[in-house]
Amino acid sequence: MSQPGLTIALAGNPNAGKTSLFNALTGARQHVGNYPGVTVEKKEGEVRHQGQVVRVVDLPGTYSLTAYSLEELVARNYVIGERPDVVVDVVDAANLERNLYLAVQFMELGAPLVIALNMMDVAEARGMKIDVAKLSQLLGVPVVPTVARTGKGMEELMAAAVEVARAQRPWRPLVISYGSDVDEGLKELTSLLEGKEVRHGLLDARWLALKCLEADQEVLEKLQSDPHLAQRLLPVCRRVADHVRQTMDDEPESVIADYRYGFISAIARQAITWEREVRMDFSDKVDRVLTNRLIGPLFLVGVLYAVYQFVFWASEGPVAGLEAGFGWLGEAVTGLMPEGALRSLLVDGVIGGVGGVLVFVPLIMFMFFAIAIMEDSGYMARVAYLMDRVLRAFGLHGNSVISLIVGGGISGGCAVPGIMATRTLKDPQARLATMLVVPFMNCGAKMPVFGLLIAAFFADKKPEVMFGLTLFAWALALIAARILRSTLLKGEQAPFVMELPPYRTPTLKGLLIHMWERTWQYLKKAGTMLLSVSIVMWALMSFPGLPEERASHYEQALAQAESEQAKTELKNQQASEELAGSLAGRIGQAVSLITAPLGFEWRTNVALLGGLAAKEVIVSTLGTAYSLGKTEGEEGAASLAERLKEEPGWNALNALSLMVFVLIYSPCLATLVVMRRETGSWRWPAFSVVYTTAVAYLMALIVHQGGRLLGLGG
Ligand code: BGO
Repeated sequence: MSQPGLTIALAGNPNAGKTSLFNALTGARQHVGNYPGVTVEKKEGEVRHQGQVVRVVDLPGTYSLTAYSLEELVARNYVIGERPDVVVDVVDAANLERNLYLAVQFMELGAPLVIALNMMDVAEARGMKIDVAKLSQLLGVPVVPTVARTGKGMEELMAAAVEVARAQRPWRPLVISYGSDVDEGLKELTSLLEGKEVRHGLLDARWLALKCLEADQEVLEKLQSDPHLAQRLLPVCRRVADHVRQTMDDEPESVIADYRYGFISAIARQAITWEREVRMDFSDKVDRVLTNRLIGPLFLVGVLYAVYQFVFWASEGPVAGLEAGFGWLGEAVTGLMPEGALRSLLVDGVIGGVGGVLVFVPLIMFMFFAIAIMEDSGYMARVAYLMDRVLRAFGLHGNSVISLIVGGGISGGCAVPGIMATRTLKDPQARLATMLVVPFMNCGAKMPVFGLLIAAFFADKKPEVMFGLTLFAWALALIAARILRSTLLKGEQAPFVMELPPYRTPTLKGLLIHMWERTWQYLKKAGTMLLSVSIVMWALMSFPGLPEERASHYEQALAQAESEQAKTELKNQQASEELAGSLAGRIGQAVSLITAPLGFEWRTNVALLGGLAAKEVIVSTLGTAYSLGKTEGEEGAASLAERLKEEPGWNALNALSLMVFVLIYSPCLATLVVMRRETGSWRWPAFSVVYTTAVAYLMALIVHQGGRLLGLGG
């Protein structure tokens, strides 16, 4: 007998027709033994294909690849340990979704796979029409229709299996998203596992991390062989699992299974058409409406509009309370301390700067709460599914939706995780395009800027203006993506599968935890970056101070001033002159020739400069700039919004032009750093700074000049 060259492992659910297929392939050339060490029967056979002898190993029939049963363990360990050249998974076409669960697990493992779509006769008899080419394209593996009972499709199956086996491509694990909680946990665990000895012969770090979260006893035991690693890994694994239990009210393995089924159902819905009505479960029924081509988008717009209404309604009171609180604090410190640089630093730099941003925390918190409801209920996945159709037209990939949404597609996100989320995009061109347009989204750092300007100039249309800006951001991102994909980033589009997990009722605890986690991240950023940049900006705006001769001029004038009002006016004049002469003031004035057509004051320029570090700084800098310019004579604690409204250089049109500019111009420092890390060079971040700022300028120019032509803005 010639030595067989290639090995095929035959896997499949019980009753999928594996035995029939094994017999149809190998005929009488079979022998039966046992898998080493266990009493599970091992059948082997041989097939002659185009003159070559191919060995076929029959794996035990299993539904899954967990370590729950001996059969599953044997099947998994054979594939991992023996590395057959190809796994042929026999799938019952008539029960496609349930059977694909095993196939997806082989794909997550990364094993080279061919699917035998068996029982095609039964599927057809039930009124199922399966688009085999589409199924294969969406899964990314060859799919061959067969009827094992009659031997139909065996030649084609062998041809496909041998082709994959000969290709000997390296294992490529499929990456599925299991929802933000599990994904975050996986990232942390994966980083601990990367490059570890214990993985020898054992695979991909993310797969191992996944098994830890699934509480896979076998993998956990293997990991124990490295006590140092286990000591670090297990507590993290327990913490992540507890977190998932708390937020999702379910075991991590069920959540993971839900997402796998979501992935499968999204594929099935694209590949199967039914000739007759079939029984549907609750999620299917809801999805019939919510992912309907017509009703779906309308419902989505309604939901988003409701979110904005809710957020502004709920946050109005707390924002006003915080504003009054910081105003009181500023006054109290002013009253307690003698006049001078230190008081100015505390009142204008720290309280005015950081406080100006912190007052918007309730707004951001409620926005995160609304996003958490959408995520935890499973609706967010449907949003992505719906948007996918739109995105493809603009050259982006379905998964770009997640990046855009996380990046602030629903106000309040952040471009940093948005850019990280592009990792699930396999197509490098679409990935780059997504990265370059994510910063256009309405992130949580821009919210305070918009919140401030909307409160000052569009107080009666708060949700409408914010909603409009969000839509504008999307339109801009999509158009920019289309242009990028037709010029710098040309290329074919890859097929796309979006996970649709079943709907769940969110738990209040889960919602509150999710809301708090993101708000806390925001606060941490505000507490560190914002405080230091606010102080630097305060210094730039306070020094070098007035020349001696001007200072003594004011001193004398003040001594001679007769009325309180005259004194106040003089002090204001002095403060304005000081600010104008400061380093920041000089820079702001130097570029004001360029920004004048956009309707920006030089103080706005100073704020925009600060915003290059982080967008929140714009509000804090405006706060410092306008309170520095008016140190005395304020009646009560006028908020920054009130002040801007009274400034002669400000009106609704200027504010709108500024909002458009802030929405678009240069990504913040943190985003640029992540972009550099993800693309491997400074080229793309540099490009991003230049092109977004150019687009911002153009758009703000159109808004401001267009508005003036229409007679707006006064
Ligand atoms: C019995 N089409 C149809 N219609 N049936 C198929 C096909 C197919 O493509 N492939 C397999 N079957 P196994 P596992 C049976 O045994 O190979 C049938 O567990 C019966 N037996 O003939 O055993 C196959 O190894 C009496 O059916 O699956 C078998 O994966 C009445 O699916 C069953 C009717 O196949 C399971 C069927 C005494």
